[in-house]
Amino acid sequence: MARNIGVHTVVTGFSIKFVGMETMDLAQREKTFEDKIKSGIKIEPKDWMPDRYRKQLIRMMSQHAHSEIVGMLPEGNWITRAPSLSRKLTLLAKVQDEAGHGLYIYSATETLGIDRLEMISQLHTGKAKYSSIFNYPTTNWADIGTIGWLVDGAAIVNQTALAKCSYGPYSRAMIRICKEENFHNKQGYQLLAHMMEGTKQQRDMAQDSLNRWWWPSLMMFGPSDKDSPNSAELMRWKVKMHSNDFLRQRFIDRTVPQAEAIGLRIPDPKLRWNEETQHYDWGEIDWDEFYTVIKGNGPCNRQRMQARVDADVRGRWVRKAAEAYAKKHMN
Ligand code: BYC
Repeated sequence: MARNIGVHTVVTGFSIKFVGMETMDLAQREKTFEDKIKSGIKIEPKDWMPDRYRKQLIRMMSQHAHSEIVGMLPEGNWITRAPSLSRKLTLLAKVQDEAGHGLYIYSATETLGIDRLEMISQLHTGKAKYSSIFNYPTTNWADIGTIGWLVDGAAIVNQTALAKCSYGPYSRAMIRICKEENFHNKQGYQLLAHMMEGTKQQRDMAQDSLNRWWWPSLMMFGPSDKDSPNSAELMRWKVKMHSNDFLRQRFIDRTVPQAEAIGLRIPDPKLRWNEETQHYDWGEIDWDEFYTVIKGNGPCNRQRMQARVDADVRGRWVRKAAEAYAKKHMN
């Protein structure tokens, strides 16, 4: 009510009173929102939220959904070449899970008022990003193990934190997704452990794979904190519960002993355990490579986008048929 009559402010004292109420109304809403964030109460789709909070969530969640969908491509590349029926079934199930994660997060993002087709169009036109990691090629079978172990492992570290984030639909999606990522992580590690017990050629293949994926996996956590423009705001709103560097370090600390346990060497000459900090010290990420990839010029960026655009075009008739079927059954 206050909003409707606010335009009359200058004309009468009566209206000025209502403008004051309107301002208070907004301040009140902001306070309620901030109080909820502070006390750990989730923000739900119908709650009032600042435009900037909504915008940041749409950016981050849609990027996350796109990552799940584009992330099917590098592994999908090996489904027809899996070395046994059981490996093929596991890989099929994993890739299918990623599709489910994508659809789940698209739905959660839609609760913020953006349409799925718009998000997909933003991906296809390069306006929206997706995780840098999926712009690297899968050149040998061991890459399937490494992706499960490192890429899903990094995702678990990141998403376990996001499962506690302030936006209800995103945090709940993360709880379910993390359970599946755990299965992905274990199957990847088991695949590599198995190869490390095999022939020298198999062990070399596993090591070659780790050499190529280690540094890109660390890049998944984003730029270092000092170069992360979004972190401060997102952490204040408890969308991000920890900084990029904190989570990256957590991932390194938990992954290095796993590599050692199966005889793999982390490709970082500076890596060593620091008794004092109780963390691993490690080398320097090639940030030029990171920015090249996220600007669209990584090894497979163009190929990945072409595959998504082609799938969209090829799937048009299916969507039309589904719409026609739904219409027919509505009447
Ligand atoms: N790749 O201010 P910052 C999976 C961008 S899939 C590309 O730190 P923020 C799986 C960032 O967007 C799971 N871009 O950003 C699937 C920003 O650019 P814009 C994937 C990156 O948002 C299939 C700019 O750099 N997980 O598990 O505070 C098979 C500045 O960065 C990257 C998620 O998506 C990157 N790595 O933090 C297997 C997690 N890093 O948007 C497995 C959800 C940064 O301003 N997302 N950028 O133009 C997040 O947790 C956060 O968005 C990030 C970045 C930590 C990634």
